[in-house]
Amino acid sequence: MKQNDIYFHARGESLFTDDLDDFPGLLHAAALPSPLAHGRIARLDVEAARRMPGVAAVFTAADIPGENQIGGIIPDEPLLADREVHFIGQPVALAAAATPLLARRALAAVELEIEELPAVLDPRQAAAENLLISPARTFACGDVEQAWPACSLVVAGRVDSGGQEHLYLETQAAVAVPGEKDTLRVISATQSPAVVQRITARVLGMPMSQVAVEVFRLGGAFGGKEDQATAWAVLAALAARRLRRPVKLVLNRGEDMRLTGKRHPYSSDFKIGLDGAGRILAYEVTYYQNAGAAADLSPAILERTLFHATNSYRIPNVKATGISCRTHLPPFTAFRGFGGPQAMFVLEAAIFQAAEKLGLDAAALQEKNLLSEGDGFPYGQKVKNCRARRCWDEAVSSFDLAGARARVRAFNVANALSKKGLALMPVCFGISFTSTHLNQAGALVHVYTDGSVSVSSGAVEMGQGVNNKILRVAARTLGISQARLRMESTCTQRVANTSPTAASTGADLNGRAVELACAEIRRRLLRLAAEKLSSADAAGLAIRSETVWLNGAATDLTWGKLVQAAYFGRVNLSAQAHYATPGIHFDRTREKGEPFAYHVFGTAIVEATIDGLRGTCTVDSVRAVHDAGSSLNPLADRGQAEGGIVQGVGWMTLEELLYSPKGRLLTDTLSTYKVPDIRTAPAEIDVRFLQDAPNPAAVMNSKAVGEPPFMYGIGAYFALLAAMRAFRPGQALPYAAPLTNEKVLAWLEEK
Ligand code: LUZ
Ligand code: MOS
Repeated sequence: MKQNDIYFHARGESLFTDDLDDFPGLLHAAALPSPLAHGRIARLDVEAARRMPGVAAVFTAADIPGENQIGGIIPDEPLLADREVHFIGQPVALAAAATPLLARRALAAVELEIEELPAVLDPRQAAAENLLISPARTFACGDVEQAWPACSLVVAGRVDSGGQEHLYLETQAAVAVPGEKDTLRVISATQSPAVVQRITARVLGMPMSQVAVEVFRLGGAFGGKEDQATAWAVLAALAARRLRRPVKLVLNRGEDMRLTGKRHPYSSDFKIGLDGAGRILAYEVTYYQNAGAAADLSPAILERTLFHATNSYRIPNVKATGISCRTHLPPFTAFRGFGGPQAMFVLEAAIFQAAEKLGLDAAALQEKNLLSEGDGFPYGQKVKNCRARRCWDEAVSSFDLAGARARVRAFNVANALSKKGLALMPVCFGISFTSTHLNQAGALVHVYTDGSVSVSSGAVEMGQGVNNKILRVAARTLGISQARLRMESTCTQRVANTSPTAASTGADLNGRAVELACAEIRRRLLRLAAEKLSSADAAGLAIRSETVWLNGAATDLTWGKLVQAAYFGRVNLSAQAHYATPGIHFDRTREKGEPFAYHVFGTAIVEATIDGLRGTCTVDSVRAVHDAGSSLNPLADRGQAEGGIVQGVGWMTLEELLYSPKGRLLTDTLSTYKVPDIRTAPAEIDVRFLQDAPNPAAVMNSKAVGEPPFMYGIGAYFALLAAMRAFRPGQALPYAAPLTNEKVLAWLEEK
């Protein structure tokens, strides 16, 4: 019980970054956001602000001791604006004061004059003006040009999808504490402690060894703290370093919604061609990614869009081009799915439109083109242990698709003012960071002389349950009760050079590293046990239930005695380990390789109802068969699947970011930005995991689970389109997410 975070969360005892207050002389920092999306700074005078009550200091770019640069992939993002501003909300100055309120009041006294320049908000306009983050990339296989003449049907169109606010419960937060001998400790609510450490060191001109970054837990992240926790941590660190006092920086909700990046909006053009039997012969697509004003993780996100261009389908001729477009909006960033959902939405829209032209249900085309064992992806990898068909078939049978279809048909015949629709959504998601070098992890395990165990890994706990999964791996590997194990905070001084806890790989990578460290300690202990038990070798020995077993029989050598003996025998009771995913590689000059350790599969069936008088949309049910391998924690995986589904449905049907023509976010409150709640979430969510589906490619035969279920939510869009179709046969349908109630009502009323 007490190994689970939930016990302490429920009692209000878990500490989040903003709860950490116990630092003598603690100051509070806040950043001055640029009021304009694009312009030249004509005057920036902080003298009056410095004289405001309670203010310790106000800093600008000129006060940065190292490099004013926080860009990770591309160095194109200053920490504090220098000469120009590029988006509304860009930090221009930093105040540190006795309270958060006094810091914000000081900022109001900063004298800032900006000569406004034209702002570009639309990715297609940016592309036309050659405002690109990086050169366009194309993934291709076969030859689409040769394939078109062989197609009996070719459909082309445009598809748009909107951005998405992460709305993690805990807003961005960090505390920086100066230490002796020129050191700095940064406690940050980040998914990427090593990135915060590296960028802090760069901006402050310090060696990384003098900057320790520690993470206790996050109140949710969803990708929003993979890259975008960094700026706030570094701002706190800058003030702490300059003032030699502890400094905390926490965004309030409105600031977090306005200032931080979100899921990338995409606008895409597609062309799809099918033969007479309904097989997809060719697919050509161009994605215009709205990257915002700086690269952030956009190139990596665009790369994953290209990897998932064909989702769970076999398509022999593909040409997929991605263009990352620089606009004057806050840099868009990682969000669950990392560009994959945007790609899958375009292909599903293409299939839906082709099915309409053929007078078929989209599911008939989806099923005909599902991936099977050994099929290739456009990037050259072949699918192994393919479970696309198995998930599809099990979803169709266990959720009685035929019965559901009959119910929907009967409902639509019986009701004139209300219509139902149904859609299937197959998902195939690649597991591994697409940047191969990130697929590594470290661990540090100590066994103490009383038999209790301390486990450190590079994983960041953000409510997804990764620590619990890792402790299960450690307990099983050591053969002891989980009650003996303690999961430590994530700290760059215990586990170095960690990759972000991201890409759904947290348990896969860090679980393996912890497994290796525990296996090393077990090997040493069993060698000692062999001596104690005068057994010839350690082969017949095992530790189970905290006891050493010899050839299948329990001995009287318990865990406690064994550990004591090891200490007095001067056996090392600590181990550090490193894991690197084997066999993966990718060649970006040819855009070919085997970037993924494996793929996650699943199929969802989504039903929705539209009230034709009010335009009110209801997602009635999302029922899925999902491949979680041999789960390390079925309850945690169910939570991930259900949460992902609700978030995906929200992205597709409710959550709409609106900007003024000058680039100001208009939907910056929860009254104007609608997220799923208990009324709008699907009434029924039923996720069934494939049984007997071990995954030899990940720790203890498990599978990554964080991101893939998000994409079941895409089915909600097409279930709603099917319901709309039942109202008005022949009327052109919209392919621009989110499909909000307003849009549906307008469509129903269209002349
Ligand atoms: N982060 C990253 C990710 O750096 N590379 C990835 O491939 C990825 N995929 C999903 C989420 N975050
Ligand atoms: Mo650490 S930063 O407490 O090992």
